[in-house]
Amino acid sequence: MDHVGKHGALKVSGRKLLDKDGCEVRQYGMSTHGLAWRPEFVCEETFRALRDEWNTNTVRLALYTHEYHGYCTDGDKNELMGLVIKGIELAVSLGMYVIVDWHVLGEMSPLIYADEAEIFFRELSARYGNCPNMIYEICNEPNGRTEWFEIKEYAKRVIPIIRENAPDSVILVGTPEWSQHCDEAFEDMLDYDNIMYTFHFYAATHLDSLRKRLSSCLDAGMPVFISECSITEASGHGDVDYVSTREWFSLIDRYNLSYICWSLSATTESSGIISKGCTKLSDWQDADLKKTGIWFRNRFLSEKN
Ligand code: IDC
Repeated sequence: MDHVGKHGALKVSGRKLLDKDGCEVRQYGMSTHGLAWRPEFVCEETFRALRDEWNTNTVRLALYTHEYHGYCTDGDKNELMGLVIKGIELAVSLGMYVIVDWHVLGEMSPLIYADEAEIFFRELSARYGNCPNMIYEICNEPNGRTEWFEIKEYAKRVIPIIRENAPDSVILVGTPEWSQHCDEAFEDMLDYDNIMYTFHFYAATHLDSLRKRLSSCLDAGMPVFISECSITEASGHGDVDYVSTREWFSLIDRYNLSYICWSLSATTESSGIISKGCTKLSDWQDADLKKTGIWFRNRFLSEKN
């Protein structure tokens, strides 16, 4: 199905995400693992399978900035930018939405590579302007001692640059402590249209107190997008917690939130949805998937577009 053909450019209204006709929509799908780690999944076969076999409407491209051949450290910038462009082009050709995720993690504060982020988002937005498929995620997970005022300072540098080329596109902004403190952002929100704040959870680690924090912000009208989650522990390892998962997804359904699963990979990590050793790029059967993969596939299949 051509999702973007049907729903067009998205916009944020109050705490909701709406399509071109003003109908409320929900974005859901898979996040790649770091593009430098797993470039093989950025291919037509995989994206088509995510759309047609897994019924997803969105794919997230995780561009690590710091770790393992990070874009701002020892990564090959041209190669990585090439993968981002390839991923976007595939999404465009398949009518899927695509989140370009500036994957802040090891460096802790998005201010560390803010100069590089400005260049990156200027180039990207100049190329794609208001392409309706595009969703810009400007910092995955600020952490350590990074506070909201620092994230806000970064956002106020990068958002105007994107806005010059893409005045109406949806932009996702990370929040303190691995994108878990939406409440701190809520105290002092950004003054731009079409912004959503991100919240991330890993169901086996994050329990009631985090659900309460999120639902209070939602009740107060904050636009939140779950641009990364899993049903394992936050380390990416450990067993799944189905009880907590049920609670998280009943919250997601109650507020009709968008959610993206970490991650499309075949590592030893339980959050990497494909079984270790499986090299298939599509047509994954139960035996090719970890518990996380089976759970998320079934969840995606239950979504009504
Ligand atoms: C993990 C990867 C792992 C990699 C590590 C790098 O799964 O292979 O070695 O990053 O530090 C996040 C992050 C995401 C993490 C994931 C699991 O956004 O990059 O991926 N996680 O730990 N936040 C909470 C959990």
